[in-house]
Amino acid sequence: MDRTLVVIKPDGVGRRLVGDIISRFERRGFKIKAMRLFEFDSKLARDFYSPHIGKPFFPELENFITSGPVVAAVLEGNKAVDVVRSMIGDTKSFEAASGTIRGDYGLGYTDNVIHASDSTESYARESKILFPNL
Ligand code: FUP
Repeated sequence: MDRTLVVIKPDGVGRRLVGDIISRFERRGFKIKAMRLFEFDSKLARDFYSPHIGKPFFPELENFITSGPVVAAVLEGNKAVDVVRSMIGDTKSFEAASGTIRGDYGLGYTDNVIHASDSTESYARESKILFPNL
């Protein structure tokens, strides 16, 4: 069965959206294989977002992802990567379609509520960092 990883970002946790967001994935049919609440420090942020190090927006991204607790989960279900990406919507929340998570809960770009792996390769890399024992 296919798996993917999601991270409900500090804005999502801070706005008490964890239950609503996880509910959406459960209702769609995904099974939660692992879940944890934690805070990114700078070292973990640099590891997790390593493909973005050096880009102009990286300092803002690092600052944001380390700003408060996050909830990460591994979800299992058919075509998990693609289905979950379609459920979260476009990166810029203000362009994300209504009915998607970003489109229903926000207007930000850096603060866009949730992360989800964008490929099976990204899932493998990211889940090894956040769930090394899975
Ligand atoms: P996504 O895969 O949709 O999370 O988006 P990207 O991998 O392109 O970007 C990672 C995160 O960096 C996004 F959640 C938003 C943030 N970002 C910015 O804040 N500014 C930018 O110019 C690009 C991305």
